[in-house]
Amino acid sequence: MNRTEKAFETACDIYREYGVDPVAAMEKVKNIPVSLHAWQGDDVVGFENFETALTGGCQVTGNYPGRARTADELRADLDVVLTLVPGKSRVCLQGHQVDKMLPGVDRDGFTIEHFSSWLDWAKDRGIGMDIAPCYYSHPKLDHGLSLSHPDAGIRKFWIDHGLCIRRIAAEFGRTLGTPSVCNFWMPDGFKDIPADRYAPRLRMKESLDAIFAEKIDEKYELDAVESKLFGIGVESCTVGSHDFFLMYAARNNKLICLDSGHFHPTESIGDKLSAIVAQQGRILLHVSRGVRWDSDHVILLNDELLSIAREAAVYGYTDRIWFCLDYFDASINRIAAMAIGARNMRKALLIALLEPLDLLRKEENAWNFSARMARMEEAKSLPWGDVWRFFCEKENIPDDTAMLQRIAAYEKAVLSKRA
Ligand code: RNT
Ligand code: ZN
Repeated sequence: MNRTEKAFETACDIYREYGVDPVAAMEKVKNIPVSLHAWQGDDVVGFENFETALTGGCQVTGNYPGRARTADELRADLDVVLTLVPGKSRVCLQGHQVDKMLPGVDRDGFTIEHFSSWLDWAKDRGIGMDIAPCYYSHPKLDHGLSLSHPDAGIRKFWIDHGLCIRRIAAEFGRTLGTPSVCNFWMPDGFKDIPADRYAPRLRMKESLDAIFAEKIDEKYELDAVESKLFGIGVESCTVGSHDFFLMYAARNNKLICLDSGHFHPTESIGDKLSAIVAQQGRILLHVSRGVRWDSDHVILLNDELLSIAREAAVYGYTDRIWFCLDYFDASINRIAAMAIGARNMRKALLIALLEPLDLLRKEENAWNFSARMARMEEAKSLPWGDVWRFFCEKENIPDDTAMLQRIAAYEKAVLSKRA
Protein backbone atom coordinates (compact mmCIF):
# COMPACT_ATOMS: atom_id res chain seq x y z
CA MET A 1 0.00 0.00 0.00
CA ASN A 2 1.47 3.37 -0.94
CA ARG A 3 1.00 6.56 1.06
CA THR A 4 -1.97 7.75 -0.98
CA GLU A 5 -3.77 4.42 -0.52
CA LYS A 6 -3.07 4.39 3.19
CA ALA A 7 -4.37 7.91 3.64
CA PHE A 8 -7.46 6.99 1.64
CA GLU A 9 -8.16 3.98 3.87
CA THR A 10 -8.01 6.18 6.95
CA ALA A 11 -10.19 8.79 5.30
CA CYS A 12 -12.75 6.10 4.48
CA ASP A 13 -12.87 5.06 8.15
CA ILE A 14 -13.51 8.63 9.19
CA TYR A 15 -16.11 9.30 6.52
CA ARG A 16 -18.01 6.11 7.36
CA GLU A 17 -18.44 7.38 10.91
CA TYR A 18 -20.26 10.30 9.34
CA GLY A 19 -22.43 8.05 7.21
CA VAL A 20 -20.57 8.92 4.00
CA ASP A 21 -19.23 6.46 1.44
CA PRO A 22 -16.17 7.91 -0.37
CA VAL A 23 -16.12 5.11 -2.93
CA ALA A 24 -19.67 5.98 -4.00
CA ALA A 25 -18.77 9.68 -4.05
CA MET A 26 -15.81 9.05 -6.35
CA GLU A 27 -17.94 6.97 -8.68
CA LYS A 28 -20.55 9.73 -8.84
CA VAL A 29 -18.15 12.60 -9.31
CA LYS A 30 -16.31 10.82 -12.07
CA ASN A 31 -19.46 10.63 -14.17
CA ILE A 32 -20.62 14.23 -13.91
CA PRO A 33 -19.76 15.78 -17.27
CA VAL A 34 -17.84 19.05 -17.12
CA SER A 35 -17.39 20.97 -20.34
CA LEU A 36 -13.97 22.57 -20.74
CA HIS A 37 -14.17 25.96 -22.43
CA ALA A 38 -11.81 25.98 -25.39
CA TRP A 39 -11.77 29.81 -25.53
CA GLN A 40 -9.34 30.02 -22.60
CA GLY A 41 -6.76 28.61 -25.02
CA ASP A 42 -6.99 31.27 -27.75
CA ASP A 43 -7.93 34.32 -25.63
CA VAL A 44 -11.39 34.35 -27.28
CA VAL A 45 -9.78 35.32 -30.57
CA GLY A 46 -11.24 32.58 -32.77
CA PHE A 47 -9.85 31.35 -36.06
CA GLU A 48 -11.67 33.33 -38.70
CA ASN A 49 -9.82 35.00 -41.56
CA PHE A 50 -10.40 38.58 -40.51
CA GLU A 51 -9.00 40.66 -37.70
CA THR A 52 -11.26 42.14 -35.06
CA ALA A 53 -10.67 43.07 -31.50
CA LEU A 54 -12.69 41.28 -28.86
CA THR A 55 -15.92 43.24 -28.57
CA GLY A 56 -19.17 42.78 -26.71
CA GLY A 57 -18.03 43.95 -23.31
CA CYS A 58 -15.63 41.12 -22.48
CA GLN A 59 -11.92 41.61 -22.03
CA VAL A 60 -8.97 39.29 -21.95
CA THR A 61 -5.95 40.87 -20.31
CA GLY A 62 -2.35 39.68 -20.27
CA ASN A 63 0.15 38.52 -22.88
CA TYR A 64 1.63 35.32 -21.51
CA PRO A 65 3.32 33.51 -24.38
CA GLY A 66 1.74 30.44 -25.95
CA ARG A 67 -1.74 31.42 -27.15
CA ALA A 68 -3.16 28.84 -29.56
CA ARG A 69 -3.19 30.53 -32.98
CA THR A 70 -4.90 27.77 -34.91
CA ALA A 71 -7.50 25.13 -34.19
CA ASP A 72 -4.75 22.51 -34.48
CA GLU A 73 -2.70 24.20 -31.78
CA LEU A 74 -5.76 24.51 -29.59
CA ARG A 75 -6.57 20.83 -29.96
CA ALA A 76 -2.99 19.94 -29.05
CA ASP A 77 -3.34 22.08 -25.92
CA LEU A 78 -6.68 20.54 -25.03
CA ASP A 79 -5.15 17.08 -25.40
CA VAL A 80 -2.75 18.03 -22.63
CA VAL A 81 -5.51 19.46 -20.46
CA LEU A 82 -7.54 16.28 -20.88
CA THR A 83 -4.68 14.29 -19.34
CA LEU A 84 -4.69 16.60 -16.31
CA VAL A 85 -8.34 16.55 -15.37
CA PRO A 86 -10.01 13.53 -13.78
CA GLY A 87 -13.58 12.50 -14.60
CA LYS A 88 -15.74 12.89 -17.66
CA SER A 89 -14.76 15.96 -19.68
CA ARG A 90 -16.46 17.53 -22.67
CA VAL A 91 -15.21 20.46 -24.73
CA CYS A 92 -17.13 23.63 -25.52
CA LEU A 93 -16.35 25.92 -28.47
CA GLN A 94 -17.26 29.44 -29.42
CA GLY A 95 -18.82 29.80 -32.86
CA HIS A 96 -15.74 31.52 -34.33
CA GLN A 97 -13.30 28.77 -33.37
CA VAL A 98 -13.63 27.28 -36.83
CA ASP A 99 -11.21 24.76 -38.31
CA LYS A 100 -11.18 26.58 -41.57
CA MET A 101 -12.95 29.36 -43.42
CA LEU A 102 -14.54 28.77 -46.80
CA PRO A 103 -14.38 31.46 -49.49
CA GLY A 104 -17.19 33.99 -49.24
CA VAL A 105 -18.83 32.32 -46.25
CA ASP A 106 -19.43 34.40 -43.14
CA ARG A 107 -20.89 33.37 -39.76
CA ASP A 108 -24.41 33.25 -41.18
CA GLY A 109 -23.34 30.39 -43.44
CA PHE A 110 -21.17 28.20 -41.21
CA THR A 111 -21.80 24.47 -41.53
CA ILE A 112 -20.32 21.37 -39.98
CA GLU A 113 -17.70 21.53 -42.72
CA HIS A 114 -16.20 24.52 -40.88
CA PHE A 115 -15.87 22.36 -37.78
CA SER A 116 -15.14 18.94 -39.26
CA SER A 117 -11.70 18.49 -37.68
CA TRP A 118 -13.19 19.29 -34.28
CA LEU A 119 -15.76 16.58 -34.84
CA ASP A 120 -13.13 14.04 -35.89
CA TRP A 121 -10.98 14.97 -32.93
CA ALA A 122 -13.82 14.60 -30.43
CA LYS A 123 -14.93 11.33 -31.98
CA ASP A 124 -11.44 9.96 -31.76
CA ARG A 125 -11.21 10.87 -28.07
CA GLY A 126 -14.73 9.77 -27.25
CA ILE A 127 -15.77 13.11 -25.78
CA GLY A 128 -18.90 15.21 -26.22
CA MET A 129 -18.82 18.69 -27.77
CA ASP A 130 -20.76 21.83 -26.94
CA ILE A 131 -20.81 25.11 -28.81
CA ALA A 132 -22.03 28.70 -28.57
CA PRO A 133 -22.83 31.11 -31.37
CA CYS A 134 -20.51 34.11 -31.36
CA TYR A 135 -22.39 37.42 -31.33
CA TYR A 136 -19.35 39.61 -30.76
CA SER A 137 -16.03 40.49 -32.44
CA HIS A 138 -17.72 41.06 -35.78
CA PRO A 139 -18.63 44.26 -37.68
CA LYS A 140 -22.29 43.25 -37.68
CA LEU A 141 -22.43 43.76 -33.94
CA ASP A 142 -23.52 47.30 -34.69
CA HIS A 143 -23.81 49.96 -31.98
CA GLY A 144 -23.54 47.07 -29.55
CA LEU A 145 -26.64 45.32 -30.85
CA SER A 146 -27.10 42.01 -32.67
CA LEU A 147 -30.38 40.12 -32.33
CA SER A 148 -32.09 43.21 -30.94
CA HIS A 149 -30.81 45.60 -33.62
CA PRO A 150 -33.51 47.80 -35.23
CA ASP A 151 -32.30 46.84 -38.72
CA ALA A 152 -34.00 43.68 -39.97
CA GLY A 153 -31.02 42.81 -42.18
CA ILE A 154 -28.63 42.80 -39.25
CA ARG A 155 -31.04 40.77 -37.17
CA LYS A 156 -31.38 38.29 -40.03
CA PHE A 157 -27.59 37.84 -40.20
CA TRP A 158 -27.46 37.00 -36.50
CA ILE A 159 -30.58 34.83 -36.59
CA ASP A 160 -28.97 32.81 -39.38
CA HIS A 161 -25.76 32.55 -37.37
CA GLY A 162 -27.72 31.15 -34.43
CA LEU A 163 -29.45 28.65 -36.70
CA CYS A 164 -26.15 27.56 -38.27
CA ILE A 165 -24.58 26.93 -34.90
CA ARG A 166 -27.63 25.00 -33.66
CA ARG A 167 -27.38 22.74 -36.72
CA ILE A 168 -23.66 22.25 -36.13
CA ALA A 169 -24.40 21.40 -32.51
CA ALA A 170 -26.99 18.87 -33.66
CA GLU A 171 -24.38 17.30 -35.91
CA PHE A 172 -21.97 17.08 -32.97
CA GLY A 173 -24.71 15.47 -30.91
CA ARG A 174 -25.71 12.98 -33.58
CA THR A 175 -22.18 11.87 -34.38
CA LEU A 176 -20.83 11.81 -30.85
CA GLY A 177 -23.91 10.18 -29.33
CA THR A 178 -24.37 12.82 -26.63
CA PRO A 179 -26.50 15.96 -26.95
CA SER A 180 -24.55 19.11 -27.65
CA VAL A 181 -25.42 22.13 -25.55
CA CYS A 182 -25.76 25.25 -27.69
CA ASN A 183 -25.59 28.34 -25.50
CA PHE A 184 -26.92 31.72 -26.61
CA TRP A 185 -25.31 34.75 -25.08
CA MET A 186 -25.38 38.06 -26.86
CA PRO A 187 -23.83 41.29 -25.60
CA ASP A 188 -26.68 43.56 -26.70
CA GLY A 189 -27.01 46.57 -24.48
CA PHE A 190 -26.29 50.21 -23.81
CA LYS A 191 -23.44 52.08 -22.20
CA ASP A 192 -25.76 54.81 -21.00
CA ILE A 193 -29.40 55.03 -20.07
CA PRO A 194 -31.52 54.13 -23.08
CA ALA A 195 -34.72 56.01 -23.87
CA ASP A 196 -36.30 52.72 -24.89
CA ARG A 197 -35.60 49.45 -23.14
CA TYR A 198 -38.77 47.80 -24.36
CA ALA A 199 -38.40 47.76 -28.14
CA PRO A 200 -34.97 46.06 -28.10
CA ARG A 201 -36.32 43.39 -25.77
CA LEU A 202 -39.30 42.76 -28.03
CA ARG A 203 -36.95 42.45 -31.00
CA MET A 204 -34.62 40.16 -29.05
CA LYS A 205 -37.53 37.88 -28.17
CA GLU A 206 -38.72 37.79 -31.78
CA SER A 207 -35.23 36.95 -33.06
CA LEU A 208 -34.83 34.16 -30.53
CA ASP A 209 -38.23 32.77 -31.48
CA ALA A 210 -37.11 32.74 -35.12
CA ILE A 211 -33.90 30.87 -34.23
CA PHE A 212 -35.72 28.28 -32.14
CA ALA A 213 -38.62 27.86 -34.60
CA GLU A 214 -36.56 25.12 -36.22
CA LYS A 215 -37.21 22.06 -34.11
CA ILE A 216 -34.18 19.97 -33.32
CA ASP A 217 -34.42 16.75 -31.33
CA GLU A 218 -33.06 17.19 -27.80
CA LYS A 219 -31.40 13.83 -28.26
CA TYR A 220 -28.89 15.78 -30.35
CA GLU A 221 -28.98 19.38 -29.28
CA LEU A 222 -30.03 21.39 -26.23
CA ASP A 223 -30.55 25.15 -26.31
CA ALA A 224 -29.49 27.39 -23.45
CA VAL A 225 -29.86 31.14 -22.98
CA GLU A 226 -27.40 33.15 -20.87
CA SER A 227 -28.16 36.33 -18.98
CA LYS A 228 -25.74 39.02 -17.83
CA LEU A 229 -25.84 41.98 -15.52
CA PHE A 230 -23.47 44.22 -17.46
CA GLY A 231 -20.35 44.23 -19.61
CA ILE A 232 -17.54 46.71 -20.12
CA GLY A 233 -19.05 49.58 -22.10
CA VAL A 234 -22.52 48.10 -21.61
CA GLU A 235 -23.10 49.28 -18.07
CA SER A 236 -26.57 50.77 -18.12
CA CYS A 237 -28.80 48.21 -19.77
CA THR A 238 -28.31 44.65 -20.95
CA VAL A 239 -31.13 43.49 -23.21
CA GLY A 240 -30.68 39.85 -22.18
CA SER A 241 -30.86 40.49 -18.47
CA HIS A 242 -31.51 37.78 -15.90
CA ASP A 243 -35.23 38.52 -15.76
CA PHE A 244 -35.44 38.49 -19.53
CA PHE A 245 -33.76 35.13 -19.96
CA LEU A 246 -35.19 33.37 -16.94
CA MET A 247 -38.65 34.12 -18.30
CA TYR A 248 -37.63 33.16 -21.80
CA ALA A 249 -36.17 29.84 -20.68
CA ALA A 250 -39.20 28.99 -18.55
CA ARG A 251 -41.72 29.79 -21.26
CA ASN A 252 -39.84 28.03 -24.01
CA ASN A 253 -38.45 25.09 -22.08
CA LYS A 254 -34.82 26.04 -22.68
CA LEU A 255 -31.92 25.72 -20.28
CA ILE A 256 -31.24 28.93 -18.41
CA CYS A 257 -27.51 29.57 -18.35
CA LEU A 258 -26.35 31.06 -15.08
CA ASP A 259 -22.86 32.49 -15.32
CA SER A 260 -21.49 32.93 -11.82
CA GLY A 261 -19.72 36.14 -12.89
CA HIS A 262 -22.88 37.75 -14.24
CA PHE A 263 -24.59 38.90 -11.07
CA HIS A 264 -24.09 41.54 -8.44
CA PRO A 265 -20.89 40.88 -6.49
CA THR A 266 -22.74 39.80 -3.37
CA GLU A 267 -25.34 37.77 -5.21
CA SER A 268 -24.45 34.09 -5.25
CA ILE A 269 -25.92 31.74 -7.80
CA GLY A 270 -25.84 28.78 -5.41
CA ASP A 271 -29.22 29.65 -3.99
CA LYS A 272 -30.77 29.96 -7.44
CA LEU A 273 -30.28 26.32 -8.43
CA SER A 274 -32.88 24.61 -6.27
CA ALA A 275 -35.33 27.47 -6.90
CA ILE A 276 -35.17 26.81 -10.63
CA VAL A 277 -34.93 23.02 -10.56
CA ALA A 278 -37.89 22.82 -8.15
CA GLN A 279 -40.00 24.21 -10.96
CA GLN A 280 -38.96 21.79 -13.66
CA GLY A 281 -36.14 24.07 -14.77
CA ARG A 282 -32.91 22.93 -16.31
CA ILE A 283 -29.70 24.86 -15.85
CA LEU A 284 -26.48 25.35 -17.71
CA LEU A 285 -23.81 26.65 -15.38
CA HIS A 286 -21.05 28.87 -16.67
CA VAL A 287 -18.68 28.52 -13.82
CA SER A 288 -16.52 31.57 -13.50
CA ARG A 289 -15.24 34.02 -10.90
CA GLY A 290 -16.03 37.68 -10.85
CA VAL A 291 -13.36 40.06 -9.54
CA ARG A 292 -14.36 43.73 -9.44
CA TRP A 293 -15.19 44.70 -13.04
CA ASP A 294 -14.24 41.35 -14.53
CA SER A 295 -16.63 38.43 -14.66
CA ASP A 296 -14.13 35.87 -15.87
CA HIS A 297 -11.22 35.05 -13.57
CA VAL A 298 -9.96 31.46 -13.21
CA ILE A 299 -12.14 29.61 -10.71
CA LEU A 300 -10.58 28.97 -7.33
CA LEU A 301 -11.69 26.55 -4.67
CA ASN A 302 -13.43 29.31 -2.75
CA ASP A 303 -16.73 29.59 -0.90
CA GLU A 304 -18.59 30.59 -4.04
CA LEU A 305 -17.44 27.58 -6.03
CA LEU A 306 -18.07 25.25 -3.10
CA SER A 307 -21.61 26.53 -2.71
CA ILE A 308 -22.37 26.22 -6.43
CA ALA A 309 -21.06 22.65 -6.54
CA ARG A 310 -22.85 21.78 -3.32
CA GLU A 311 -26.20 23.11 -4.48
CA ALA A 312 -25.77 21.42 -7.84
CA ALA A 313 -24.78 18.02 -6.55
CA VAL A 314 -26.22 17.10 -3.18
CA TYR A 315 -29.93 16.83 -3.98
CA GLY A 316 -29.50 14.23 -6.70
CA TYR A 317 -30.58 16.39 -9.62
CA THR A 318 -27.31 16.58 -11.53
CA ASP A 319 -29.19 15.26 -14.56
CA ARG A 320 -30.79 18.71 -14.75
CA ILE A 321 -27.57 20.67 -14.41
CA TRP A 322 -24.96 21.06 -17.13
CA PHE A 323 -21.50 22.28 -16.15
CA CYS A 324 -19.35 24.43 -18.39
CA LEU A 325 -16.34 26.49 -17.38
CA ASP A 326 -16.16 30.08 -18.56
CA TYR A 327 -13.20 32.28 -17.80
CA PHE A 328 -10.14 33.59 -19.59
CA ASP A 329 -6.82 34.70 -18.23
CA ALA A 330 -4.02 35.61 -20.63
CA SER A 331 -1.56 36.55 -17.90
CA ILE A 332 -0.69 32.98 -16.92
CA ASN A 333 -0.03 29.71 -18.71
CA ARG A 334 -3.35 28.93 -20.44
CA ILE A 335 -3.07 25.17 -19.94
CA ALA A 336 -2.60 25.82 -16.22
CA ALA A 337 -5.61 28.14 -16.24
CA MET A 338 -7.79 25.45 -17.81
CA ALA A 339 -6.46 22.58 -15.73
CA ILE A 340 -6.48 24.36 -12.37
CA GLY A 341 -10.04 25.58 -12.92
CA ALA A 342 -11.31 22.24 -14.17
CA ARG A 343 -9.69 20.38 -11.28
CA ASN A 344 -11.19 22.88 -8.86
CA MET A 345 -14.63 22.24 -10.34
CA ARG A 346 -14.14 18.51 -9.86
CA LYS A 347 -12.74 18.98 -6.35
CA ALA A 348 -15.70 21.14 -5.36
CA LEU A 349 -18.10 18.49 -6.65
CA LEU A 350 -16.22 15.78 -4.76
CA ILE A 351 -16.34 17.80 -1.55
CA ALA A 352 -20.08 18.27 -2.08
CA LEU A 353 -20.62 14.55 -2.54
CA LEU A 354 -18.61 13.83 0.61
CA GLU A 355 -20.81 16.06 2.72
CA PRO A 356 -22.53 14.29 5.63
CA LEU A 357 -25.90 15.45 4.35
CA ASP A 358 -28.06 13.06 6.39
CA LEU A 359 -26.45 14.23 9.57
CA LEU A 360 -27.00 17.88 8.75
CA ARG A 361 -30.58 17.26 7.74
CA LYS A 362 -31.19 15.40 10.97
CA GLU A 363 -30.17 18.41 13.04
CA GLU A 364 -32.17 20.69 10.81
CA ASN A 365 -35.28 18.57 11.04
CA ALA A 366 -34.94 18.56 14.83
CA TRP A 367 -34.80 22.39 14.74
CA ASN A 368 -31.36 22.16 16.26
CA PHE A 369 -29.77 24.95 14.30
CA SER A 370 -26.78 25.40 16.57
CA ALA A 371 -25.89 21.74 16.16
CA ARG A 372 -26.42 22.09 12.40
CA MET A 373 -23.96 24.97 12.36
CA ALA A 374 -21.42 23.11 14.47
CA ARG A 375 -21.71 20.02 12.26
CA MET A 376 -21.30 22.07 9.10
CA GLU A 377 -18.15 23.61 10.49
CA GLU A 378 -16.90 20.20 11.57
CA ALA A 379 -17.48 18.84 8.08
CA LYS A 380 -15.09 21.40 6.64
CA SER A 381 -12.11 19.61 8.16
CA LEU A 382 -13.00 16.13 6.95
CA PRO A 383 -10.11 14.61 4.92
CA TRP A 384 -11.44 15.22 1.42
CA GLY A 385 -7.86 15.89 0.19
CA ASP A 386 -6.96 12.26 0.81
CA VAL A 387 -9.95 11.15 -1.23
CA TRP A 388 -9.01 13.61 -4.00
CA ARG A 389 -5.43 12.33 -4.23
CA PHE A 390 -6.59 8.73 -4.31
CA PHE A 391 -9.20 9.61 -6.93
CA CYS A 392 -6.55 11.20 -9.19
CA GLU A 393 -4.28 8.22 -8.77
CA LYS A 394 -7.07 5.81 -9.60
CA GLU A 395 -8.01 7.81 -12.67
CA ASN A 396 -4.38 7.94 -13.74
CA ILE A 397 -4.27 11.70 -13.43
CA PRO A 398 -1.29 13.51 -11.86
CA ASP A 399 -1.62 14.98 -8.39
CA ASP A 400 -1.45 18.75 -7.97
CA THR A 401 2.35 18.89 -7.91
CA ALA A 402 2.90 16.51 -10.81
CA MET A 403 0.32 18.44 -12.81
CA LEU A 404 2.41 21.57 -12.56
CA GLN A 405 5.53 19.73 -13.71
CA ARG A 406 3.75 18.41 -16.77
CA ILE A 407 2.52 21.86 -17.69
CA ALA A 408 6.01 23.29 -17.32
CA ALA A 409 7.40 20.59 -19.61
CA TYR A 410 4.77 21.33 -22.27
CA GLU A 411 5.44 25.03 -21.98
CA LYS A 412 9.11 24.45 -22.57
CA ALA A 413 8.65 22.02 -25.46
CA VAL A 414 5.71 23.64 -27.25
CA LEU A 415 4.19 26.85 -25.91
CA SER A 416 7.41 28.85 -25.61
CA LYS A 417 8.10 28.23 -29.30
CA ARG A 418 4.90 29.94 -30.37
CA ALA A 419 6.07 33.49 -29.70
C1 RNT B 1 -19.84 36.66 -21.65
C2 RNT B 1 -20.45 35.31 -21.43
C3 RNT B 1 -20.10 34.34 -22.49
C4 RNT B 1 -18.65 34.44 -22.84
C5 RNT B 1 -18.25 33.67 -24.02
C6 RNT B 1 -16.81 33.84 -24.40
O1 RNT B 1 -19.92 37.46 -20.56
O2 RNT B 1 -20.10 34.82 -20.20
O3 RNT B 1 -20.49 33.08 -22.10
O4 RNT B 1 -17.84 34.17 -21.76
O5 RNT B 1 -19.08 34.02 -25.05
ZN1 ZN C 1 -20.68 32.86 -19.71
